[in-house]
Amino acid sequence: MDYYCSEVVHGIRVTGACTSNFVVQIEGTPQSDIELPVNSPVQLWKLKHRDYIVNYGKSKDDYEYCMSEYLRINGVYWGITALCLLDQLDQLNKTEVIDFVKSCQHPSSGFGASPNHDPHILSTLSAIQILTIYDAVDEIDVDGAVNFIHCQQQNDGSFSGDKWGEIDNRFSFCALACLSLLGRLDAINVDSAIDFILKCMNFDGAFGCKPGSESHSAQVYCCVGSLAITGRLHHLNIDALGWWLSERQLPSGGLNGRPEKLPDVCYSWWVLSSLAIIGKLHWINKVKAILSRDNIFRHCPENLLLNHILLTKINDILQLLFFFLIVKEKLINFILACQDKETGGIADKPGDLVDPFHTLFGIAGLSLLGDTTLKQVNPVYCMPEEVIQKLRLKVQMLN
Ligand code: GRG
Repeated sequence: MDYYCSEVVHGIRVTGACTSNFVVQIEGTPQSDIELPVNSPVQLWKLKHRDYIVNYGKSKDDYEYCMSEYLRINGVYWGITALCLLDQLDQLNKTEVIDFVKSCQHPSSGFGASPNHDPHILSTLSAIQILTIYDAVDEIDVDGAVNFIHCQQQNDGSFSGDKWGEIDNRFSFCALACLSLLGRLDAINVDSAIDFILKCMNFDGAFGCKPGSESHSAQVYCCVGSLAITGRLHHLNIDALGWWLSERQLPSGGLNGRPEKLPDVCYSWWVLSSLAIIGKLHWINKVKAILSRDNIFRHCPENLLLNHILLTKINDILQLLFFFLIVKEKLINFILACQDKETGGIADKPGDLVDPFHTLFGIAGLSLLGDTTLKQVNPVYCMPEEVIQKLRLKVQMLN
């Protein structure tokens, strides 16, 4: 007689359609994915990406340029960091960039995305990152920026982004990253900031944007980065988190941000940097086999996997297999397939329009994956490693 069995394994409901004693089909969490186009590029077009970034801000009348005013300073950070990793920073006019950043600071306060925009903690982090890369932090009102960040901290330790009060642990990361780059962590209550971050940890070891929110790999980066900056990585459940992050890879090779979602190049950053910080990047580095939980079940001959093995031993099987879940070469292929040969730049998915955000995170992901033609990126700050080394910042990283 046909029947269904169902069991929760590490928070994932695994169901099997069974006939008599034998499992005929196993379904894990359903996957959405894309197919890489045939003849996708297999090399990184570094000079094309350099030209794309250098020319991005030149056509100030472009629709896209005008519509992205609210992200301008973030865009400058994405572009500058990408150029650094490509070893092409000298292509930009340093004085012009610093003057632009200075023009975004409010008197005795934080930075807006463009001149005359309200200050926001996201823009303030981008400003500090740009100035740190250019070794030009002294050119702004540092006390004003520190005071702005201090004023965003709430009684429960969380941070709002601006005066309007939205709370998200992205803003906690921005505060901690900014203040650590400025050597001013003493300006906030670090213990309560971390208490709030830890309240965002879920049963799967990953983090959502607020307590009780769904796990998302970009929030994981923010929370793991915050713990690394403050030396609190011991609070993590490394195995559960490493597993959850590893499971973000799809058969196309790309990574998604959470279960059932499509892959996107930017997750090459959010997922890989988090794995790097918790010392598990090698889980993807040494593997050639294409094994995943779904592939194993999909390719398993019908009568091979006995019902009782599924129900009693699945934990052990999965424990063994999750070391092999992300395949480095497939991820590299996915990122390279998202390049645009005509315009330069990298898109979220193959064939989509490129933008500076995905261009940075594609390049930074490749740097984390060991592309030695690129400069090394620091997984906590998403800035050139040499800049962080020069500051002698003490950031916790697990082996
Ligand atoms: C220094 C790198 C760096 C970052 C600073 C701003 C910030 C700290 C982090 C942002 C983290 C974040 C929440 C990014 C959003 C990533 C993203 C593409 C989210 C899209 O979410 P959905 O739900 O898409 O629209 P999915 O992929 O889940 O369908």
